[in-house]
Amino acid sequence: MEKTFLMVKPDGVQRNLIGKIVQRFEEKGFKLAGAKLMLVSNELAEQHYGEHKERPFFGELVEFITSGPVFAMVWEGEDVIATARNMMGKTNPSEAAPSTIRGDYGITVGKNIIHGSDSPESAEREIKLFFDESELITYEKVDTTWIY
Ligand code: RTP
Ligand code: MG
Repeated sequence: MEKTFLMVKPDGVQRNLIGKIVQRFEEKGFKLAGAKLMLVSNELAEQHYGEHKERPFFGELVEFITSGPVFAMVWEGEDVIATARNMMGKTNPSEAAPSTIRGDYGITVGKNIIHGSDSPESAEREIKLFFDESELITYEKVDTTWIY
């Protein structure tokens, strides 16, 4: 099953949005495979956002993502990479549609609440960057006999 890497950015953590964001993906029907609250080192930030190295906002981006705890997650499900990007909304919250995460909670492009992998290649790369294989859990949601 397809997996994606999602991360509540420092602004989302500071604003107590972890629960609401997790809830959206749970309610959509995706399966959580791993999650942790963590600090991002400069080295990890530069690797993660390596594709933007030459952009004028790179320094600010690295400074922001290392500024406080993030909530890193791996989610699993059919077409989860593209679906999660749709649920996040456009990069600039001013263009993100209402009912998307950035549309509902964000204001400015530099602090847009959540990161999500943009392709199968990025998902594979980012999951490996942030998670050890032992931190990801494979399980089935089939035994419902204990839910009343
Ligand atoms: P992300 O990687 O964080 O999920 O965001 P994204 O794919 O929607 O956008 P991307 O083009 O990958 O840009 C990465 C992050 O850089 C910041 N940014 N600032 N000042 C600017 O013009 C500008 N453009 C991009 C955003 O915080 C964006 O999420
Ligand atoms: Mg991106």
